[in-house]
Amino acid sequence: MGNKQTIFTDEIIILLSFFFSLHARYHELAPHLVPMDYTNEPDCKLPLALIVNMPELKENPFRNRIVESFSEDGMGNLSFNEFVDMFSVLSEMAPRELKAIYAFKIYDYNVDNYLCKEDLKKTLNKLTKEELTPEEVDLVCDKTIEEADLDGDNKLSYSDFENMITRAPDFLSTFHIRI
Ligand SMILES: [Ca+2]
Ligand SMILES: [Ca+2]
Repeated sequence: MGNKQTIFTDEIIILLSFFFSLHARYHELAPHLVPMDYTNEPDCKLPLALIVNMPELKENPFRNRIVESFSEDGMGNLSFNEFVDMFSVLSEMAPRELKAIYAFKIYDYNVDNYLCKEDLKKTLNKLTKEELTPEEVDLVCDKTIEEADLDGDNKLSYSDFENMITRAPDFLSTFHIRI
């Protein structure tokens, strides 16, 4: 028969503490905007400008794109639920597959569901903090496409991208943060 003590498994406790510590962070970003009790303000959202300045994101070259990709209103404002989703994907506990899906979305600058050479150039420039010369960037992007493009259409679909990150895991490194 069920033992009540097993209801709160370690996993649930970890999730609850994750959730509460995130709510504390969310609240602390804008105490005047974020209620402790949502009954009267269920639609509360925080603006992108506040979120990208959090220490966990401040140094991330993709911070604006990361926040935007979790924002449903298209302006980068995040509800608490979206904020939780974002930190869940960025957390070290998130499955690699989930990080890969968001990384693909973030690197796809022109939102056509493919990574073309232009998308990769922008991505690489950000990943390397503009330390490569344009010629080097060009070379790395050509090489990346050449190696990862399995169906030969000269751009990377999501399945090509999965192939790429097994060869170049740095492309996912920006999606790990500690909370
Ligand atoms: Ca694209
Ligand atoms: Ca392809």
